Amino acid sequence: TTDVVCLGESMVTFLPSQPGRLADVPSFGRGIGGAESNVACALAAAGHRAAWVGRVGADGFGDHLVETIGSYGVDTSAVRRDPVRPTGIYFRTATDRGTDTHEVAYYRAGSAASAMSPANVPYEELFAGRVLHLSGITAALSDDCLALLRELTAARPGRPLVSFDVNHRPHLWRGGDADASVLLELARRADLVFVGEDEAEEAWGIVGAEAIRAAVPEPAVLVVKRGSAGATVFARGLRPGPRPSNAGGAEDAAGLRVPGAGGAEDAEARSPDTVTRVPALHVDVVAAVGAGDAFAAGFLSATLRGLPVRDRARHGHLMAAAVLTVPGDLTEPPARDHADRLVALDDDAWG
Ligand code: KDG
Repeated sequence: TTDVVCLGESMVTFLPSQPGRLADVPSFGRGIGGAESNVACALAAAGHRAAWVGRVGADGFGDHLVETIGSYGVDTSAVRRDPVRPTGIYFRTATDRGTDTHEVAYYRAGSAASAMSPANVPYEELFAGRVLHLSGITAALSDDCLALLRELTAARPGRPLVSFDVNHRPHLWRGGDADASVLLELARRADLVFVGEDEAEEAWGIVGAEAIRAAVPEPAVLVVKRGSAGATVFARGLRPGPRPSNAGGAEDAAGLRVPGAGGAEDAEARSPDTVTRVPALHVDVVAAVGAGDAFAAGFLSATLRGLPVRDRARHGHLMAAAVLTVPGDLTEPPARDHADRLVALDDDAWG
């Protein structure tokens, strides 16, 4: 079985050869981007079975995305090709101090991925994993994509655990009826939610981790990311327990019980939150893009392995630190035993 299925738009990314304004950058190097495929690549690199489902053009950039994401060990067999619409691309700039005040120029309006809809995605593959990972970027792409996210987050029997990264991208919201407030509705329908404290304030006007939890009370686990200050995890259920009898391999899926699914989990669904504050590693940031995806991948990886909440967040911070210190969205994460040793360091190292 697949551990995690990730759905979203991936793009060929053009990284600047030198810092400066987009208008002045003379040439660009090619990379790949796409929040959800970044999560899939990091999970696969960390030894999990991950799949990415998306829609790309019948063009060379689409080939490049499918081949590159596949080269991380991600299953891309359910990716659809749009015969007419192109693969999205985007350009980035860099500052010479590694801050995240870069410019982003998207060329993705009318892209193949923006045509994803409830009518044209492969449901069987989407629901085939233990976790379905989605993000708010998809909701911003088109009305059809928003309808698709509503469909995938709807409660239904046998739904995999839904992980949702709010990923507010202010430049993508297209006006009209939909705006970033729909991200609140989508977050409330998920089981595991990642949101930055800054993006909650920007998208919803909600300030502070406790206030965010009050506005998003339903998910069993809510992770509020606070940049270099670390993360605050509100958790009710989705905690490690004995390995289920049908679980194979070394991974423990018992951390993935969905509260509310009946039996003992119902009591857990009504229990109060545990609140865990987990400091981040302090690193010299080269480029912040992709760090949120790496954090989600580390947190999901540790959740799949049934690790305690503090260690889930530490694995998230560790993967994020690896990506923060490279220019692109992706990097090879530390090997699992190495990561486990770093996560096990005492509080002084992590303080
Ligand atoms: O999280 C990283 C992504 O933001 C980047 O890869 C591009 O998917 C992207 C987006 O839509 O912003």
